[in-house]
Amino acid sequence: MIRLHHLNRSRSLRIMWLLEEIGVDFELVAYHRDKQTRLAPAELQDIHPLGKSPVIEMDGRVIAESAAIVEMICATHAPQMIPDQGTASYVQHLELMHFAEGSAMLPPLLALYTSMLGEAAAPLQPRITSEMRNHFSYMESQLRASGHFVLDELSAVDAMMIFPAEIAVRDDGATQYPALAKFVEAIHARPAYQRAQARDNG
Ligand SMILES: N[C@@H](CCC(=O)N[C@@H](CS)C(=O)NCC(=O)O)C(=O)O
Repeated sequence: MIRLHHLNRSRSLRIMWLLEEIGVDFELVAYHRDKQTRLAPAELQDIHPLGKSPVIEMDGRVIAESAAIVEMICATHAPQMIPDQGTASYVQHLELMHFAEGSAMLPPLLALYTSMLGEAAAPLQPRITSEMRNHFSYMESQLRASGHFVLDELSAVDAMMIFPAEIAVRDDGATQYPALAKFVEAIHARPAYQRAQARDNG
């Protein structure tokens, strides 16, 4: 049995969605962000020293980092969501699994933190904005005609990409990145995503 340590309104939703999608039994342990700071409660540090979410417990191991979690869950419960090793698709899978957290999330996080600095952050803004465009345009270009990343059906990379894609299409992003907007819309319409969303809100 998988236990998911889930923080509300967080990247952990992609893991809950994946578990709902593949129909694996899991136990949800819910945590709520501090109303003022929006940070995770201290109890999460008792589960994993980073004190962040998502974290899963699986086969006696505690695993942090969304990409590692998605990879582990797919490898053991939905191997069809990972391309075969040795193929070009597998290399693309590997690149995008790392890209989703390692590159795509840095400019939005910088934008969030520098927004607290007011005018002092002005010299950084052009670079943050151009990197945001660079990453989101790359994501837009990587979507296949089927509306998925890497494979023509739901794959591990789709589960990783939903989070940065939602950020890309926020505000006026949907007109700038129409393929990403369709991707986000299609995923939000999936019954498994809606079940996960309802549990996140509940
Ligand atoms: N790269 C990590 C990021 C984990 C992360 O930063 N999670 C956020 C939620 S979106 C968190 O727990 N923030 C609360 C905090 O830092 O107190 C992953 O992909 O799992």
